[in-house]
Amino acid sequence: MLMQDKLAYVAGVANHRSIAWAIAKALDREGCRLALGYLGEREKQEIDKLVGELKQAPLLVSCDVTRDESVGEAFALLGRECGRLDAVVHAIAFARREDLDGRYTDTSREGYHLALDVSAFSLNCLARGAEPLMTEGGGIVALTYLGSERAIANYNVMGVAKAALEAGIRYLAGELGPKGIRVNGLSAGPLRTLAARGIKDFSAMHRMHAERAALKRNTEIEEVADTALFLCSHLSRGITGEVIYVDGGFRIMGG
Ligand code: NAD
Ligand code: 0WE
Repeated sequence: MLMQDKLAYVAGVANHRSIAWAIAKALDREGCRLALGYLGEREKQEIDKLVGELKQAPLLVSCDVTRDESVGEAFALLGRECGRLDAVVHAIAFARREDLDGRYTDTSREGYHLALDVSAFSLNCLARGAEPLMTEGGGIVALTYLGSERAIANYNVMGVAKAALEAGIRYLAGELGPKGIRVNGLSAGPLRTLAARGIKDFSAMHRMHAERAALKRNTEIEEVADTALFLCSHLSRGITGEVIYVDGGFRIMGG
């Protein structure tokens, strides 16, 4: 019971396939009390079908990270209902479909701004909102992907957003460290979630990933969730500002 008497806010649950949902289940298994962040009514309906699987009933928090008032209301609710937070999970990303299909060179100003706003600046929103509630320190974890450091076909503006997210992790870690708040990234290998659906050549990429990875298989969502649990918990108390790869050893392999 690694998270007994702890409180965590997990943002980015869209459906049963979401990485955020797998992380929520791992935290719940270890005795954590949960607040689940969702974007809109469609996501809320999906979550309503899932919450019965948890040992403790979660607080449901609507939060659109592109709207300051929505973020403000979300943290006001978290403050009222939880009073304190020990962990925050950021599992949120979005870019326009056309910006993941076309050439990076042709990314529009609006598409660039939207991807960076939803996928990178949003970590500032969560960290700033959570800071006054993390009175006993704790862990903030953000999901990222290898496209932040390599030019991966079609990942395009999302790769630039993940690079900004990872740099943000280091600045936040430096500033919040004195308060005992740790901030880390978890870079996952490709997983079949809503965010992967319809990505051009995703199946071929998935197969190639398994062939090249040191473990000769694809990443499982449960191993991502267990690493997120580790980064939220006291077990990782000496780690901050890092990006941990949960990719079966894909990144470390040569050609
Ligand atoms: P997902 O579609 O289940 O999760 C993405 C979430 O972002 C959804 O819940 C969606 O509602 C939310 N979101 C989008 N716009 C938002 C907004 N304006 N405000 C609030 N929430 C918003 O897919 P996922 O694969 O679970 O993605 C979670 C995270 O994991 C993302 O950061 C993604 O980049 C990262 N990741 C995914 C993979 C993969 O292969 N699936 C690999 C590495 C990292
Ligand atoms: O971060 C992601 C995907 C994020 C994402 C997905 C979508 C699809 C639907 C952001 N915005 C949108 N917008 C949509 O309209 N991943 C890490 C998964 C992913 O996406 C890829 C990948 C991988 C892996 C795109 C190209 C290549 C590899």
